[in-house]
Amino acid sequence: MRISSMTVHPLAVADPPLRSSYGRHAPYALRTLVVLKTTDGIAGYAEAHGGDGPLAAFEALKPLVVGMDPFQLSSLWRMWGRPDQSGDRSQTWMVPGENPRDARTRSYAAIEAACLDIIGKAIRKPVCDVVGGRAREAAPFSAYLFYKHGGGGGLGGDVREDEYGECLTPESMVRQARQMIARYGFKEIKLKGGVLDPEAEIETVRLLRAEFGPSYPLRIDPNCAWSVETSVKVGVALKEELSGGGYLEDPTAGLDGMAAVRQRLLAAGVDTPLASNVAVTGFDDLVPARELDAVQVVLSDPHYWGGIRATQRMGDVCELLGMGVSMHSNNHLGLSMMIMAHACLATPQMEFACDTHYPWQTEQDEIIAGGRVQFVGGAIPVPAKPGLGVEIDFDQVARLEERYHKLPYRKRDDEAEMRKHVDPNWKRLLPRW
Ligand code: GKR
Ligand code: MG
Repeated sequence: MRISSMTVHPLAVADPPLRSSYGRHAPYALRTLVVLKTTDGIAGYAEAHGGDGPLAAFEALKPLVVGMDPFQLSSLWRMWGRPDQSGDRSQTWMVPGENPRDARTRSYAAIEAACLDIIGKAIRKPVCDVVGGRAREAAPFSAYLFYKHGGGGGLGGDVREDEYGECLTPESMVRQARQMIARYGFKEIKLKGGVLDPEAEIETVRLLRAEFGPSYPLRIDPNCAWSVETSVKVGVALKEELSGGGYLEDPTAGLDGMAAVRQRLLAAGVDTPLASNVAVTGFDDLVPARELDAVQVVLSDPHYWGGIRATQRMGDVCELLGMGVSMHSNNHLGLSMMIMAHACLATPQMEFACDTHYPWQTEQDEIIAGGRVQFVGGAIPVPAKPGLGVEIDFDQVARLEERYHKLPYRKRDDEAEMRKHVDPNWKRLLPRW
């Protein structure tokens, strides 16, 4: 069996005005659908980051993919997938998905996912079993809460309903959490911070704890918006609330900053784990992060760590180093949802419920045939169908692709959205507090 064709579809997906230290989400998030077909008539699919950068990377990779045997993934990894390990790999000033050092790793990851989909369909097994077997029967995800402006995303005649409404206070965040948990059944909570004054974010976490109790582990992630001083203050204030399976994610920038926060928290009697997807973005960061004791939980992401198999290797290395494993997310559709679910299902060390932006997208933009991926008690069970477990609705793909071509932007720019809608002089300041 050989790959006979590779097609790439850019997609624009409506997205509400979510806030983070990066700024404000634009009315559409960008994604890419990759379709591989084989000489045996099997199609394999993957979803990847969007925009002109990823499209160009896929075009460059095409000559290696068309004609390859989809089972020979290791040689493609060696030719193309390995990340550039030179210099600083941190994502302090970049949104995940734009780090030039893993540009090739990201395009490799999508080809690997599509090949695993093909292999699974060929041998009639789910991807998690193709890569060594399931570590669990369902992949748990967390309720990923965002401060946000009113509106459900989209533009002009395509403006969307807003299920959650404006949410820029501690009280409205509790309402958002209640709604999301009632709908999806999540059992862990992640709060995107770095938006309001730290005192208001502390209050938000306290209200969430009061509402849901200690059986719902809590994490907060301000994407480096705080100084070491502020991070320690927040860590001390939330000692109780972030205990019992929670963590403090990327409070401040850089491994040295994270290590300083850790030391000072330990000295204050707070051993809340620090987690990261900003200071630690690849394999070469793991040993320094461990040596400095800067990060105790590493957020994987099959999209930029190099695929589902790289997530498993990362889980093994973290276990060896005594570090925990969780999963990062950016906006995505149901196909990425399944890639993330299989990565979690097949990685025994994934002990924390994974992040997902999926609740922020709607049925109206889903490209999965038959509609959205369904959560059962906040988790995605091993699918009954082989491969990734889903097929694609190409009428929907055509709609989202047409929308992409009409958009005036080709890259995520949350700072520009802030300047347009909130403050004409807004700049991303790190630390802001
Ligand atoms: O969607 O605004 C966002 C998030 O801030 C996202 O870009 C981050 O990459 O979810 C992410 C994180 O955990 O850092
Ligand atoms: Mg994060």
